[in-house]
Amino acid sequence: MVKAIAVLSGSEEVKGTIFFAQEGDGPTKVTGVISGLKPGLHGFHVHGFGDTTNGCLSTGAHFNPDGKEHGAPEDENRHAGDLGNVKAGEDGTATVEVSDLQIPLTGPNSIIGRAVVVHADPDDLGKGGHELSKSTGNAGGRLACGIIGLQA
Ligand SMILES: [Cu+2]
Ligand SMILES: [Zn+2]
Repeated sequence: MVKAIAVLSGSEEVKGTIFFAQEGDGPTKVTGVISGLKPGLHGFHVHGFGDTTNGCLSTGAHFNPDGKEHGAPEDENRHAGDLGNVKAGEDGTATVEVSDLQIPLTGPNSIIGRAVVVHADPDDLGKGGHELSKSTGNAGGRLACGIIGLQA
């Protein structure tokens, strides 16, 4: 079992801790809690770089080792980092529970050292018809992010 963790920060209100676990070549399980969000859907992705020197902006674009377009987690044509949306309740807290095959913790496409980002707006999953739909899902600003590091 390989485990990783990312502590989200970036804005005053939005905080969270995200855990990753992968058994062998199986799916990576992503769990955690994000608080301080506006109720509703928020885009949630793995971005390419573990660099927060310029806040969440310097984490770059969605992790996309195969040169695909933005999409939904279940789409064939998607960025590896496209994890869809998390949903915050009335209290502004979102519980994250995702299982995904394209974000391994080992090997050439490992996400260790990259970043997770939670956005201000819903990810339209590539289907919104906006000029940004096929690149970012038009998910708006980057509220908080955290670098994915190995965990004991
Ligand atoms: Cu993102
Ligand atoms: Zn994407």
